[in-house]
Amino acid sequence: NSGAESRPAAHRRFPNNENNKEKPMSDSRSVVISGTGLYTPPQAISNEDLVDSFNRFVQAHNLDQGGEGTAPAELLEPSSVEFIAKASGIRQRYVVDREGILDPNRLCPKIPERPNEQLSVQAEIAVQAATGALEQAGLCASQIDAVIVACSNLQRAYPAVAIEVQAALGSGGFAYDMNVACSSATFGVQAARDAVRSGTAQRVLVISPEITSGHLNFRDRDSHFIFGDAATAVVVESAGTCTAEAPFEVLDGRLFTEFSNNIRNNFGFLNRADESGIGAADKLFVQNGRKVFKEVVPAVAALIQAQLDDLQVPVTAIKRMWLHQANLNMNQLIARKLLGREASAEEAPVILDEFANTSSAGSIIAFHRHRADFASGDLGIICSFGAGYSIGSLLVRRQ
Ligand code: CO8
Repeated sequence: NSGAESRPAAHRRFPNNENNKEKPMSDSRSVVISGTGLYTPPQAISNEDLVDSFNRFVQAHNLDQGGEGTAPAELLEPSSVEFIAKASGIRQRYVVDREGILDPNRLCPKIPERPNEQLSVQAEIAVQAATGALEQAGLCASQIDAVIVACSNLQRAYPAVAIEVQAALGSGGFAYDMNVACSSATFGVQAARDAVRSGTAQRVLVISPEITSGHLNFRDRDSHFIFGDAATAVVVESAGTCTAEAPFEVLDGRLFTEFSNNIRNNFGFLNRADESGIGAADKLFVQNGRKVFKEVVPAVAALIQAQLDDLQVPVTAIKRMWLHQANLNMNQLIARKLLGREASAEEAPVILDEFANTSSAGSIIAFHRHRADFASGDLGIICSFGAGYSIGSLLVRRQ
């Protein structure tokens, strides 16, 4: 680190946002992550397969243009495997349904509706991720007394998916859904931590079942490659009750939001009240990627820096940053702003090459996959960022 000049300039609301800071706490209220779980859909789509089907769609569309009686030609540009890898670092993604996405006449997953008596798809993948997390934490589901399903897209309005998961697992207490887009998991862990510290719950499951392919516009060249499906789960409990082998204490959590239209999805229950908008592109994921990149990178680096400054932890004491997995260039830049040099793969591990952007699951997948080498006392940061805008940063220490 070359010193003060290379540190990120404070974002205008950092580091002076006093409301954002936690009050010092006593050890007796310390809260740990005692287990994590990951569900990976069995089907994958490579960039080559995705571009091939997109380009077939473009070819068919362009052939259709300009015929007699049609409007002036609106020709579409083909996508490219090289662009995707270079602009994003993504090489493939896992999906719940490959066939529907790759059908050039459809370009949308086909996931049949299930009867109400059957577990919903989203609850099903949530339960799978939760089972792995419980196993790692050495707990049975009946020992869980709160379930938070925290993700970008919920399958239905109500009843809450979290309550369905609670019933399927056989856990007690209460359950609710929450959505802070890509930051849902870190905001969820902080909500769970607050619940444990206040005594509202003793052991909380925070689950992020992200079926992002349902809200991705596979006809949009700018974004058709961005997302993938996955589910993660995190067990949060009091350090006092934890019997897991390698828990991570959550030392500090910082949450930040600032309204932006640069990542938006207008799908919602009022769509039917204006028929003219039904089926329009803005009822799926839309973003101004360049602006997101430019605005979010400095804000994330500044938030982490402010957090570390407040806690008087030098950045050199951070062994690893498990960053949100949206874009490789974005993560490299955030790490460079903080470290004053390139980060190694150990310092800022990458999973988006394999999973693409799995929204809120991304930073948790990185944490799930890349923490076994941590020794007692090692520090790391789990940080997510995305639509809202929203940023959530958790400082964790291996116990
Ligand atoms: N193939 C070939 N060329 C392409 C393609 C393509 N597929 N797409 C665009 N191009 C072209 C463009 O036309 C442009 O050409 P020209 O220069 O001639 O105009 C050129 O490539 C460059 O285009 P861009 O400027 O758009 O490319 P970038 O280098 O900016 O890369 C990215 C685009 C990858 C989208 C990048 O901007 C990015 O990743 N930005 C950050 C995005 C991000 O982090 N988003 C996070 C939001 S996700 C979130 O919060 C969760 C929301 C909820 C999820 C819901 C699930 C669906």
